Amino acid sequence: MSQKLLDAILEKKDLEAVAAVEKMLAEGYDPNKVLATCQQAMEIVGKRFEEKEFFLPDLIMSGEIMKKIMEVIKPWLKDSSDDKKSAGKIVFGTVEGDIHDIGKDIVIFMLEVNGFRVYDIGVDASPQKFVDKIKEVNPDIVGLSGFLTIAFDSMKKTVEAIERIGLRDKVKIMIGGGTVTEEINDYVRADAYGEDAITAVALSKKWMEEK
Ligand code: B12
Repeated sequence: MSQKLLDAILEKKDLEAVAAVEKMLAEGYDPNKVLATCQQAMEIVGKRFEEKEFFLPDLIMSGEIMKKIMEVIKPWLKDSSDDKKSAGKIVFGTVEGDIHDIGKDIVIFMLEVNGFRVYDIGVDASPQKFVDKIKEVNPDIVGLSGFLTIAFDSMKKTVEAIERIGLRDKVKIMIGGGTVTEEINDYVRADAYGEDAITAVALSKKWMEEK
């Protein structure tokens, strides 16, 4: 963990945050660990927002910094991957009512680096939008991302919509996002919950092997 990076994000100093990331990577730091530090910083940002110490502009700014950092980290993550063969198709989106996409983009990137073909349907994606894309591309896996509490119902509705078109047995469904837990997975009736991008890749690989 780098205190310098954490502080730069919390103080919303984008240039310092990016410089700290560049330095860490150049010194041989594991890019996944750099990402973990950023996620930790975002959790603190969230807590401060809850405690009314930070406000919406702080959330927006920290989101922007996170995106800039991702651009710096991406090439390093690419280099660290050794598995580039085509591994299956995944439809992925942030569910209806939710526009948080930083986590979604990280997960998609990691899946692509590991050879998956990912169809990103964006944010605030309705159950119908998922259904339409699933019908169009016939994926092996569907990934639902969401951060807000209201996203849990959207996830559940999306799974039900996939059931209604008779494709529930044809796709594996994984869910994730900051507040998602194993219990939420039981509620949503997806196949699995993943706590981070690495788990998303591991789950997807496991399901493709089982096919
Ligand atoms: C940045 C941010 C924003 C930015 C988002 C920018 C963007 N482009 O995404 C903006 C400013 C837009 C925003 C808006 C809002 N936000 Co906000 N936001 C955050 C914040 C600080 C960070 C989120 C983040 O990017 N984290 C970092 C990423 C990397 O983590 P992640 O998403 O969890 O992703 C990782 C894993 O979860 C996993 N993963 C993610 N998806 C998936 C999917 C699958 C299938 C798998 C397997 C894994 C997986 O892998 C990822 C990488 O490891 C969080 C606080 C927090 N605790 O993090 C609040 C937070 C999520 N926001 C919150 C709120 C309340 C809001 C607003 C309602 C505020 C408002 N009053 O308007 C709006 C809602 C807008 C909407 N309709 O969606 C609350 C949610 C509370 C709740 N439980 O409902 C939080 C928790 C803050 C808080 N503590 O109060 N927000």
